[in-house]
Amino acid sequence: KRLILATRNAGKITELHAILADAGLDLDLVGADAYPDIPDVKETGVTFAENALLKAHALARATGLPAVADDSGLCVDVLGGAPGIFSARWSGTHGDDQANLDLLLAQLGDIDTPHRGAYFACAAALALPDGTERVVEGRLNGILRHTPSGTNGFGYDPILQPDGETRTCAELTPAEKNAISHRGKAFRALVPVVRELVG
Ligand code: ITT
Repeated sequence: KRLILATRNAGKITELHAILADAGLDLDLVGADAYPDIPDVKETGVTFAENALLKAHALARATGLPAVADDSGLCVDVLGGAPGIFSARWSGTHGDDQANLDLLLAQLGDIDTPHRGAYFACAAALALPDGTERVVEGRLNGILRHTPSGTNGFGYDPILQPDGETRTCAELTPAEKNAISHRGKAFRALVPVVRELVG
């Protein structure tokens, strides 16, 4: 049986393969890249959950197969939760991880560490072609470093240091990150639902 991963973000795809395989999900995982003719859905939702559901439904409807989607981002305390759902395009260019990270660091300036709290959030959605839907969320709390460190992962990983860690997410191994991450938590919570509704 096939399950579509309704994302074109390479960093997410790598992590989702590992997270879902570790959870023992025995499905043929196919990235949205396998369906290049299906246009990207407009992310018009105002929450991570709404956007994850929009992406999952679009792929499920277009392929006739069950689909899971991830909508995620970084929510910074002193910015009132921004960039939040706008994390992928914070600098104005969608998917320019370096520009997004640079802009965020510039906005935080020299605000000191106790005031640099932030969390990663992930909504993991499942949609079936008949319109059935489920969505669950996960978070990873931490603080934002003043300078980036580490080369693993993607996005804002080089500046988020999870609570209880001395390393940034980009200094953790992929397995260490998945064990504690917003994405790991959300998708591990979704697995029993996928088992029940997809097989
Ligand atoms: P799809 O919609 O195709 O899945 P996208 O990159 O547009 O890809 P989002 O709208 O969910 O996805 O944006 C997520 C952004 O949040 C991503 O570009 C990163 O900048 C950031 N982000 C999410 N999870 C992250 C993680 O685990 N580590 C670092 N940054 C992360």
